[in-house]
Amino acid sequence: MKTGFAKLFITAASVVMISAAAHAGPGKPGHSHGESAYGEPGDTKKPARDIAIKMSEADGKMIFSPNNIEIKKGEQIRFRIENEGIVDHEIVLATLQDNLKHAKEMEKNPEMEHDDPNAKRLAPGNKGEIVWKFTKAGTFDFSCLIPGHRDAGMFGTVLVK
Ligand SMILES: [Cu+2]
Repeated sequence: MKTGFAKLFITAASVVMISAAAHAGPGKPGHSHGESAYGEPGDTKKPARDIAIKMSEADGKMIFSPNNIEIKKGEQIRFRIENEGIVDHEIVLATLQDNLKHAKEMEKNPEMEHDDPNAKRLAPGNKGEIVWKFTKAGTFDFSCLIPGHRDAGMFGTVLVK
């Protein structure tokens, strides 16, 4: 009986933790203007450098092209994202640690939708934008967190220096 109760308690605790993590993110009201370890949502009225990113599938892989981006600290970037593939894809910009954690949550809850300034989900043939200001130096990640896609190769690195 005692073990049963302990198990139940652990399950309940992890559900609370997962939902808290799912609701934490940049740009939510009541927090510090969406600033995160990897920067902050951009100001679309201010100049930005354009970087085009294509999403696609090829030879059993799923890819972002390019998957390696270098940015100067303080630079504002307008990512012009286009899904050239035949299935839905998304891009989530974050720390690698956040994205790996988030990927696990998506496996449990694949219908989870993102409406955050650091993420964009696109149906095949669609285009979208993310404007982001990289205020901190570091190495960050962008991934497609639809279950299986990151494992199929759908991630990239942003180096801010
Ligand atoms: Cu994808």
